[in-house]
Amino acid sequence: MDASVDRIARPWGSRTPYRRHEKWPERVDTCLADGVDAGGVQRWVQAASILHSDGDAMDIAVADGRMVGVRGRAQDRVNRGRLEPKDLFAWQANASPDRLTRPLVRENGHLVESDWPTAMDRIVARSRELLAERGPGSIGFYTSGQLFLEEYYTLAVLARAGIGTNHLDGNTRLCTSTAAEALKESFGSDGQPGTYDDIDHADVIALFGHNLAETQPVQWMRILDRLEGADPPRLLCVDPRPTPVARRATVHLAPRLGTNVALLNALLHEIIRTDRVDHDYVAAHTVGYEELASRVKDRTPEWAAAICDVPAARIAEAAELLGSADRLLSTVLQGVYQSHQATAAAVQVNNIHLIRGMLGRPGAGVLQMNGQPTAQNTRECGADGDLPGFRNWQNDAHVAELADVWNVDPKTIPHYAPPTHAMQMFRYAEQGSLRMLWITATNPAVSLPELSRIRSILAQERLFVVVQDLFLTETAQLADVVLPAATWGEKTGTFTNADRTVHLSDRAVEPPGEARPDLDIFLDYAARMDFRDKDGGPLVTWHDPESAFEAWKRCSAGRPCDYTGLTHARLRGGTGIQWPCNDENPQGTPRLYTDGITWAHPDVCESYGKDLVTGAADDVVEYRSLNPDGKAVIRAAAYLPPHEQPDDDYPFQLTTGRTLYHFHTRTKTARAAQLNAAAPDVWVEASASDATALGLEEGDLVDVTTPRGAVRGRLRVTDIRPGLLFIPFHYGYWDTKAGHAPDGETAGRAANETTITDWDPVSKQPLFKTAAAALHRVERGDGHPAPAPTTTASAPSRADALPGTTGGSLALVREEAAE
Ligand SMILES: Nc1nc2c(c(=O)[nH]1)N[C@H]1C(S)=C(S)[C@@H](COP(=O)(O)OP(=O)(O)OC[C@H]3O[C@@H](n4cnc5c(=O)[nH]c(N)nc54)[C@H](O)[C@@H]3O)O[C@H]1N2
Ligand SMILES: Nc1nc2c(c(=O)[nH]1)N[C@H]1C(S)=C(S)[C@@H](COP(=O)(O)OP(=O)(O)OC[C@H]3O[C@@H](n4cnc5c(=O)[nH]c(N)nc54)[C@H](O)[C@@H]3O)O[C@H]1N2
Ligand SMILES: [Mo]
Repeated sequence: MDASVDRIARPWGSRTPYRRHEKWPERVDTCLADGVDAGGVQRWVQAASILHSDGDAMDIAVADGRMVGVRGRAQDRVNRGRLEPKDLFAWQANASPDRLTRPLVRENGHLVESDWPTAMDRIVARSRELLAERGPGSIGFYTSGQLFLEEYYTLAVLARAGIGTNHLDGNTRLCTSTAAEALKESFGSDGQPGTYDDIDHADVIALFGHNLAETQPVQWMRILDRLEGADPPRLLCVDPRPTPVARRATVHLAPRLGTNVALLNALLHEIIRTDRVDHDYVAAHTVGYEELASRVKDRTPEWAAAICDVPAARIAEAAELLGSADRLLSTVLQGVYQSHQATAAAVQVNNIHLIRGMLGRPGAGVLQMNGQPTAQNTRECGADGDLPGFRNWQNDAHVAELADVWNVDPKTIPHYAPPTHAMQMFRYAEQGSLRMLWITATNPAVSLPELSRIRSILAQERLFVVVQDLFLTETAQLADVVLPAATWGEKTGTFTNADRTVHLSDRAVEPPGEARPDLDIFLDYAARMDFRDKDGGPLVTWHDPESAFEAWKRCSAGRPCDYTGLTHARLRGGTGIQWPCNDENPQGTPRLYTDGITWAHPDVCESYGKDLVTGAADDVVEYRSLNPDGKAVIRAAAYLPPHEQPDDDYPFQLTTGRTLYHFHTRTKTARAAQLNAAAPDVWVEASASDATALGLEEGDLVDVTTPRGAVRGRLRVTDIRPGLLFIPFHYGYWDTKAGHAPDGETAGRAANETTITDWDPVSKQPLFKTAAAALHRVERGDGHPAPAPTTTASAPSRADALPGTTGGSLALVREEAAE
């Protein structure tokens, strides 16, 4: 098969069906710039996608020192050559004319062009001043899930042992802190149990709050290929929206927002009632089963039906699917992690697997998904609220080990309290104890909840804000110093996807102007600050990506995320490799926990566990008595109603999330013509019955209002759950037409104008997916449809009524599959 496909109109491309337990066939997708053919490509440079956690391996096409296209890597285990629309088109943003090319500093209230020595001197001077006057707790770092491993590790060392601050977290707090927390609660440590290969072997695949089709489209291609092949899997989808996953599901449950725990407790109830429990597995590998069984004893489908507003019979069907599976694969993402009772719900999915013994075998696995491409590395390198190498901040032996690796006194590494989470860091900045915030590769002025509050925090005179980015984002406009960064394709480093596959991404082209790799910026700062170890030698002893990787390997040795068997050279040429990769597992490790649970023992675990309702941390004594032998912990949780419920003034539930064609705050995808055109502006989804009741029609201009603020957009009428509204969160103030963000002005396009400052007590992940809202018409539509794609969850309820989303000749992609 060799086809040319409009991959905006057909995001998942052509099918390559395969049968259960067979290997997924290769299909190589290639997109070259208009007017370039394969003969015109001078070099192909190895990389992997940086636009989601899938880790799609790709090569960047280079001609005359410029990127001219991409193609998938057939030999890679993750994607076998396939790319999704963002992978195919968003590379064009690298060459956007509005890239930052010089540092900027604030003079008399305005950002003006400067040079590196001036900008770095300002940062160093302010750091020194604050350290002397207020101590390390006045300095904070807010980083990303989009830098490279080498960069996070360097940042973690300089922040934790150089500055000695506890205030270092990633935007992974908004993204996958619940994934990490759920794994710690159940298995004692972070680390993904399953693997994407489980898709090839599962007979039932359950997706909880995960729109895989739009957010990891390549693994959805894999599921679509299995659905077209012999012995296809049955799908369970739990999502209140009619996502492409829901449309292909055997059973689709569309619960009321924030009721995941009630639903999951009913599913557990049914599995136990029908005795689909693997009692041998439970006895050998878990503690806590009796408690769970008694806690869900009365949690019948009828009980949950009243809470979730889903028919009891449908819940029973879902339980039958889970209970009858011989190989069950589950995935969990933001519909759980950003919703009410996030960790409690994610842990109940782990519990389904534990009581059914569905772990560590081909097809039997759980994927507590990541979202961002390098979120895994933020977590394992300790650039978030964890210590490097999944070490336990409450375990003095772990802190001593880390101090040993860094050759510092253990007292240098803050561990008097849990590492500060991002929401708390912004609170400290608001209250004034945090005076410097260095923001790298994240755009909180669009992505954090309750934006009016975030803007006023970042705009404070007393807070010194450094922003390191590619563009003058909504956040950068509020900074005191802006540092121009090089990005993917312009720098070398490694990163790890959601199934622990480590990929190398090489520099293909030079960064624009004076932009520098984030690693070089951190190394420069460490050198200028003259951070020292306890013998007076330099604290940071590495100087480039490869030496940083080697330093990280020493830190990872003997921990779950053991990288000691990997090198940059080994990652070049072939496929990505799954950690742990060490002497015992030289080829890497497809599945964790194949012979029981290995990282939950009190001496090695990353966490002693938390109360699922209050988030209070247990101590080692409690944990030792609960789990002396280091088995998996089955933790039960009672359902609690969401904090913000609809009422007369705010009668709707409101949720926010993604569309297939855009990435986050669109700094890259809005600068790729094909992607931008597919979803050029914000919209609001409502059900046909709600639209009729309010006299609203497709394309009407509406306001969605919550107690925090409002968003104005065009209405899209869909098959979404009645009573529920959805807004994509991608749209900030930056305007593709104007090419800039209006100074100080807010257009009311950002979903986070409406969201609440509230977080899960256990993982501290903000609640982007449970609010109450009002819906009002501002003006009638002019007959034009909302700017929402028709190919995705935002498909109109009357499919024939609107023209379909297409990409035209600019979106043609070559697909080559073996016959
Ligand atoms: N196209 C695209 N892909 C991406 C990204 C992107 O920006 N664009 N970002 C990447 C990142 S960082 C992330 S974190 C992932 C996120 O990937 P996903 O989690 O798949 O994406 P979301 O759209 O945030 O949320 C998923 C679904 O949760 C549902 N949901 C909302 N509330 C509830 C609830 O209370 N219960 C249940 N069961 N479901 C609910 C929504 O209807 C939505 O369809 O995507 C990654 N991939
Ligand atoms: N309402 C609502 N809000 C949400 C969510 C939601 O579902 N609903 N989802 C949340 C989730 S899961 C996430 S992950 C966050 C994402 O939120 P953000 O992280 O704020 O979103 P991005 O647009 O990805 O911001 C990344 C920034 O890094 C820059 N950048 C890219 N590459 C590099 C690099 O190599 N170096 C440097 N220095 N900069 C770089 C980009 O230009 C961009 O400005 O949003 C969260 N916010
Ligand atoms: Mo995310």
